[in-house]
This record gives sequence, C-alpha cells and structure tokens, in this order.
Amino acid sequence: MLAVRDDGPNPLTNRNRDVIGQVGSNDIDNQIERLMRCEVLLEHEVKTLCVKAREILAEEGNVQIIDTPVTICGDIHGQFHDLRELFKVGGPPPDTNYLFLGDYVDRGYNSVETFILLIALKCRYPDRIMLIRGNHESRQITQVYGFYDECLRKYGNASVWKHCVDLFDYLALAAVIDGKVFCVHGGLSPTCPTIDEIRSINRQQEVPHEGSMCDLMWSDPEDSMKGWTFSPRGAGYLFGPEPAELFCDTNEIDQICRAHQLVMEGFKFHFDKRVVTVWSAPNYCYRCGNVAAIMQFTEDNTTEPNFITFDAAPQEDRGYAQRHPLPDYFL
Ligand SMILES: [Mn+2]
Repeated sequence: MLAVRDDGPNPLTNRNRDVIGQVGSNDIDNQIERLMRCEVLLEHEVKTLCVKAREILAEEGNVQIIDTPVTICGDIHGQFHDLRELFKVGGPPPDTNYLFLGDYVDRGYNSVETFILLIALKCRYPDRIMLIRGNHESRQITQVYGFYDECLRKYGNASVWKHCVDLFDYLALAAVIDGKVFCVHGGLSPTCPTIDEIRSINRQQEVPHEGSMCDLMWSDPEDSMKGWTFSPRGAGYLFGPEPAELFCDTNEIDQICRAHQLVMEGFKFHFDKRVVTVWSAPNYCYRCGNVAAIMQFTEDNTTEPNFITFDAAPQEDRGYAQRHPLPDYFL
C-alpha cells in the first residue's frame, strides 16, 4: 500500500509528486489491459489511480484547450461493452485523441469499470484523453441512479465510490477545439455569456443545484424556444437559437457541441447546425433501440466533422449481468 497524504486546504494547487513517482507506466499498462477485459481493479489500485488522476486534472483549466485531430464522445453511462465498441470504430487510445463529454457512470451495469478505465487512460495518456464533467458526475445523482450501489456490490463498501466522487470535483467543465468549437455536457447558462466567465468558476465542488456550473451540465437546446426558460429536468435551462447565436458571436465560436440527451440516430443538429448533440450509449439502458455516434474532427478542420455511428456490443461479448433483470432505477 502506498502512503497517501491528505491534501491541504488548497488541493487544486497542491502536488503529490512522491505518490506519482511510485506509479509506473508499466503498472498502468497492466491495469488498462485488465480493465479492457472488464476486470474490476483492487481497491488500493483505484485509490492510487484516483490520486494520480487528481494531480493531472487539477492542473487543467475549467475550459480545456484542445487541438484537432480529436474525436468527441457523448454519454457512456456505464455501458462498458459498448465503450469497447466505441474504441473499435474510433480507434484505440492513444492512436486516437478523445474528448469525452461526461456522464460516464449510472444506468449501465459497469460504471466502475467504465470510469476507472477512462481514468487509467487519462493517467497514462494525459494529453490524448480529455474528460469533462457531466451532471451524473455528482455525489447526489450517483446515489440515486446506480453508481453508488454498484460500488457497494462490487467492493462491499463505499470507499471506491468516495475516491471517484472526490475526483469528479476536479473534472473540467468545458473544452474549446481549435478556438472554434465549444464543447460542454449540457448546454449554456444565462449567467455565463462568455467563455472567460466559465474560466473563473470555482469548479472544485459538488455540482450545485443552480447557477452557471449547474447550467453547463444540465441545460438543453430547444427548437421551439425563444430565449431562456427553466428546464423541466428541474435544473438548468432550455435555450433557443438566439442565446446560442449570441454565445457563438460573443466568443467567436462556430459551433456548440454537447451530449446529455438521447438521440435515436446518435447525433442531431439544432439551430441550423449551430448546436450539435452527440450520444455514445447505443441501445441506451439496454432497451432504447438507438444507435450511438462519435464525432471526428480531422487535423485543422472544424467545419466538416465525420460522424461514425455504432451499435451495441453483441450479446456474446457481454457478461453475466446482461442475462439478469434490470434493477429498480431503470423503471
Ligand atoms: Mn447528462
């Protein structure tokens, strides 16, 4: 076991290099191999990975600056076998640079394997895997929608859940690709008209119930909407074409790319292509019948993305859980 020291009052700037130095890339390569087989890592391995990931994420800004080429992925929701399908069609890391738009956990059977694999990849290839926060990367939401229960079931206690939710607080809030494409989990906030204002949010906290940080993770575009209205989700806003247009003009952005909403075709344009939704969980909740998509930008080209769609992993690639009834939170 490694001796992991508690961070001081300002963990966003504290370093823990003594711990990082003890985690070799060989260890992580081995862990990635096991995770790719859908094996659950030991509790102390998860703890060490989370410490290392925290070091990396704490150095990142609220708004990640990303260059093309990059492949953008929407919600995964614990559908580990389908994440493997995603890597089959999109290319294995680190050959492909990935930006994931959040909602790694809850709903699916394998939130633990999914999130820890992405964290291990982040630790191993920090410049090639970008992870931003979704509304499910939350202490409160994961206690209702499955991740907390899954951790208890697989580890017999809540410590892995605790390591993960503490790490959620360090995930970036948004990203900008080549200065032209703004990427976020949910959408816009009426109290955050500029990207600079997003940069000044103190993100190291649980997802709040209201305010800019909450809106970025909860809001949705709505075609029939003029301006802003409260979201029927109970958090965030619905925004129409005018706020999207204004945000793009103000920030000299061409397009807003987001996830957060199931779309049966895997991706969907809104507002004359000003906004695009990308959804990467095929056959969502193992019953919705949708295809999934990822969005590729080739080098120096943010104007013509390629969308690759994919289906759920075949039954024979799935494990035991697939043949058993869904838990209550699906109903
Ligand atoms: Mn979401």
